[in-house]
Amino acid sequence: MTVRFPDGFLWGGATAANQVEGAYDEDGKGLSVQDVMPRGISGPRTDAPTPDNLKLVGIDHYHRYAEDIALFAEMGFTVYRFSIAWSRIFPNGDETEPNEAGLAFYDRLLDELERRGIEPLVTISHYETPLHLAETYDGWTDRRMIGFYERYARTLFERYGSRVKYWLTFNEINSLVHAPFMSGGINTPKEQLSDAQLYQAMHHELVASARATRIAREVIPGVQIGCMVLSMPVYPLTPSPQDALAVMATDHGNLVYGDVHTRGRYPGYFLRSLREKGIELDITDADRDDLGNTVDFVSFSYYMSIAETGDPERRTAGEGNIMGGVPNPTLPASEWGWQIDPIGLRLVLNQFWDRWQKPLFIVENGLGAKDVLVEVDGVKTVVDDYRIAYMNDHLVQVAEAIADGVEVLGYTSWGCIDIVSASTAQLSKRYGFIYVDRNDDGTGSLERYRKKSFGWYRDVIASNGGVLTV
Ligand code: BGP
Repeated sequence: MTVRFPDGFLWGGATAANQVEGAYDEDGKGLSVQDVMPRGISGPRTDAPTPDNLKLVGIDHYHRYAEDIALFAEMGFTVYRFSIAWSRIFPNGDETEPNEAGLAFYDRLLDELERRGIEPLVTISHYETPLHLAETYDGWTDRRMIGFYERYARTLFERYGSRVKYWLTFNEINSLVHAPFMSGGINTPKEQLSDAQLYQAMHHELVASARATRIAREVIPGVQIGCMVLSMPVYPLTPSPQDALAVMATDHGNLVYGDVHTRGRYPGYFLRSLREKGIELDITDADRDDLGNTVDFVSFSYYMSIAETGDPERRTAGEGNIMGGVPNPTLPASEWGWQIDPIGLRLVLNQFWDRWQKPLFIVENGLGAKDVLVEVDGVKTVVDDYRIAYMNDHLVQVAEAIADGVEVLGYTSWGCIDIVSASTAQLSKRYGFIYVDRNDDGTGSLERYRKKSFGWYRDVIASNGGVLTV
C-alpha cells in the first residue's frame, strides 16, 4: 500500500492545561481538582496543594509557551490541541464575571499560534474542574453545573471565537463513570457513588455538551465543534458467543456517549440497562431538546485495545488507560502495561465511521516511555526509536482506514512535549518529541531538547505521511 493522507490533513500534537502549564495560582487562577491530586487517578487526594504535586509547576508552559510553540512550528505542526484551564477563567467556577488575567493568557497563546500559522483545537474541559465546584456542588452530580459550564463555554466562544474554529466540549467524556473526581469533579468517593448518581452526572455533561454546541453555532460562524471520547477496541478473549456478548456490553458502555452526541438521543440498549437497574434519570423536555444539537465531528484518544470475556473465571484485570480490561495474550505492552495494537486504531476508525458517519479526528495517540537523555555529536537528545516505531505503525493504520473510506480530519499526537502524566502524575512517563528536563522528584532545569522523533515527525509532516514505512 502507498501511504496517502488527504490534502489539508491536519498534523500536530496535543496537551492539557493541567499537565503543562504550572503557574497553578498565578494571575488569579483558582484551584482545580488536579491541584489536589499529587499521585494521579489512583492516589488519594490532598486537602490543599502539596509541593510533591508535579502539576503545580508542570513544564512551566505558562511562561515558556512561546518557546514551545516555536518548536512545534519547527516540526511543521498545522494544528495544536490544548485545553483551557476553567479555573483560570472562573476561579471558583460559579462566579458571574470571568477573570480577565486568565483570559488574557490564552489571547497571548493564540497570538503565538497565529504568528506561526498553527490552527488551534481547543478542549473546553480537560480533567480540570474548579475545585470549588467539586467541593460545593459535588461536581457533575449537580444539575447547576450545566449553567456554570454554559457560562464558561459562552465566555470562551465570545472571546476567542473569531480565531478558534475547532472546539471539543469534554475530554474523554466516557471516563466520567470510571474516574469521577478527575473527570467529573465529583467529590464523593467512587465507592460511595450509586450508578444512578453516576448516570445522572453523565446526563448533565451530555446536556452541557449539547448546549455548548448550540451556543457555539450561534456565536461562531463556521464553527466545527466535536465531542471527545476515550476509544478502546474490545476483542473477545475466545470465540465463544458469551465472550462476544461481553464485548458488546463493554462496547455499549463506551459507545453510548458518541451515540448521544451524534444522534441526539439515548439508544435503546442504554435505556434498557437503566430500566433493569431500576434507575429513573431526571431528564427534562428541555434536556431532550438540547440533546438534539449534535456534533460536527467526533474526536477520540487511542492508546490501546483490550479483551473481554463473559466467563468470570477467566476475567483478569489488566493495566490500561483509565478503564482497564482483560489483557490480550497476543499483544505486547508498554512499560506501563498498556497493550500496543496499531491495527486496533484502524478498527476503531472504521467502527466509528460506520456507526456515526461523522468526520473523525484522532486527538491523542502515543507511547508513554522512560527516555534517557544522551549526547550525540555533542548535542543532548533521546534516541527514541521505540516511539518512532509505535507512531509509524499507528499512522500506517490511519492511512489504511482512510483508504477504507473513513473521513479523518487530522492527527494530534499526545504529549507532543513531555508533560505530567494524568494517570500516575509522573514526568518519567514521557510521550514527547521534545524532552523536558524535569524529574519525578521535581528536580531539573526545565530545559527543552529535541529527541530523535522530533526530526522524524517533521519529515512525516513535510511529506504528508509519505516517509512512513509500511
Ligand atoms: C488520556 C488523557 C490525557 C493523557 C493521556 C495519557 O486519558 O486524556 O490527559 O494524560 O490519556 O495518559 P497518561 O498520562 O496517564 O499516560
